[in-house]
Amino acid sequence: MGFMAGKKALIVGVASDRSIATGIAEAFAREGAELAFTYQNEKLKKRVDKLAARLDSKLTYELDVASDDNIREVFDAIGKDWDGIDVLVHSVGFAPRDQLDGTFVEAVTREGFTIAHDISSYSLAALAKAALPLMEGRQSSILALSYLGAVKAVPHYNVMGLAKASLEACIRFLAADLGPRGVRVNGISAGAIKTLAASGIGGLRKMLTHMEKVSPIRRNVTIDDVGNAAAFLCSDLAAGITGEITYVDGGYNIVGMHLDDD
Ligand code: NAD
Ligand code: 0WE
Repeated sequence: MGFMAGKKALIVGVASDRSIATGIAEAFAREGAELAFTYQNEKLKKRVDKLAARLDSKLTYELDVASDDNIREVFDAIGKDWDGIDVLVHSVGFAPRDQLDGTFVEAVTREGFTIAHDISSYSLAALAKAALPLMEGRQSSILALSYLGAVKAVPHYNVMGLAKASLEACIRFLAADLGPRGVRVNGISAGAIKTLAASGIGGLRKMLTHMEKVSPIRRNVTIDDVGNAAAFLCSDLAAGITGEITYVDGGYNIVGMHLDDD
């Protein structure tokens, strides 16, 4: 029996077979969790329905995290299909495309800042708030995805770095609030992976080659690496862990200097 047997998990953020959320869903299913999914819009419905079917789930809901009405509708609907939720995965990030070109100071605008923070950080608080009635009092947990740009200046990540810093603070505030109600809240800071959100980023290939060279494990991480760590953090094996950001980046973030010759 898997270590997530009996857990009901809602996964927000599948867009393709390469999505980090897909790797998380696969690890959860392997460990015996029951799954439900949301998709951002009609264009993504078919793909998400297909993944759900492959992982033995019939539950998919349309959810744009920019809409409070939509968030309310989705949790009303889930409350009818399930008696509660044990695991909520937030794997959503977005800034307008022009925010990720050039330098931070050139690119940043009030509108770009606002959208990045709304979709990438506030949405976690909004989902946690709406999910709470279904999650409290049942050894449940919430997981969100972050990136190194939250704590270090990474070229072109720009305002997304500020939004991820806010997301990581949101994880800590939610953990402090919801711990007494039986809900743990954690983050995974993943190394760069070629997903839809990452492709089309100028210089991604170069970044992947660099990290492969410098990171202690000498390879890039995969959605399976992230999925396995996610399954642990969202299971009762991690009952003593909340408010933490776990790096699943092959150790890239702990390196202080790299010499090319070894
Ligand atoms: P992805 O494109 O597969 O997933 C991003 C998801 O965000 C998509 O499913 C998209 O539909 C969803 N989304 C965007 N705006 C939304 C909205 N308004 N409402 C609902 N959903 C919305 O890319 P990914 O790389 O799997 O990204 C998932 C998470 O992982 C993001 O938080 C991202 O910042 C984070 N992350 C990615 C990497 C990487 O290198 N790929 C590294 C670290 C962290
Ligand atoms: O969080 C992310 C992806 C963030 C992202 C990507 C896009 C592309 C398409 C947010 N918004 C958008 N908006 C779009 O219109 N990552 C961690 C992947 C990523 O993105 C980068 C990276 C890495 C790594 C952007 C610049 C530099 C490095």
